[in-house]
Amino acid sequence: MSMTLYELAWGLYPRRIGIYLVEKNITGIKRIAFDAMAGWPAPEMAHLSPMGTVPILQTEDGTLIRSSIAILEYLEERFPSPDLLGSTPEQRARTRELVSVLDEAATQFGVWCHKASPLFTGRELQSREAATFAADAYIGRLRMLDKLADETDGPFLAGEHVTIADCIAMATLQFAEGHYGVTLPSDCPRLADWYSMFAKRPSGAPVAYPAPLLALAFGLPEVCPPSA
Ligand SMILES: N[C@@H](CCC(=O)N[C@@H](CS)C(=O)NCC(=O)O)C(=O)O
Repeated sequence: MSMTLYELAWGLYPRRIGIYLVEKNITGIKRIAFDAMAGWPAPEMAHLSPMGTVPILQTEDGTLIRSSIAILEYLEERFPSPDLLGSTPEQRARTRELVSVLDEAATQFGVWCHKASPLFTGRELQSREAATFAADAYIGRLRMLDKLADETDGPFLAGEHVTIADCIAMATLQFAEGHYGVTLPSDCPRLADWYSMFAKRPSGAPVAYPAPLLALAFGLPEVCPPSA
């Protein structure tokens, strides 16, 4: 049995792995993309995960890994070259520090969407207050990242080499902009330079989203004009 990755072609979290696989030039993993528009969770997921989320990686021996960061770390152990974590304990700590802030940013962005996107109207409680709090927290994490990335030399977030932090950041910013029209705040110059550089890499190629750009009902004017 080969390894299988269950995903959505465009989802924020599965896209972390999609970008990573291109950066690593890993091609031997079977990929099955669910169609979220046909209903969620996909019926096939029932025996794969109690969490109802993707990505899910099934290894050759049938082990199921149901968190994007756990999948990235697992793949790093299985395919150590080129190294996308860092070659010293200090570099790996630095990568994980960035990953931790990025994962918080993604969580906050998700709350913002769930509380303000037309996709969730009628399915979840909508809340201007919760959406605004999460939007503010998301933008705050981006500002932290801008400062953290500015501490290093080199074009990538952790310095001279691509790491899983770049894959995770690209997946987040691309999804925020492509699916919801949320851009970077203007006071994140280091992140803006990084984003335009990374978008030119093959792994950063644009994604086709299943629906037209979605407007968030409650947002922050500096990054996302509220919908009418
Ligand atoms: N912490 C999880 C989050 C995964 C996640 O939320 N994935 C989204 C797709 S991008 C999902 O499956 N959402 C469906 C749901 O929450 O019901 C990870 O890192 O893999």
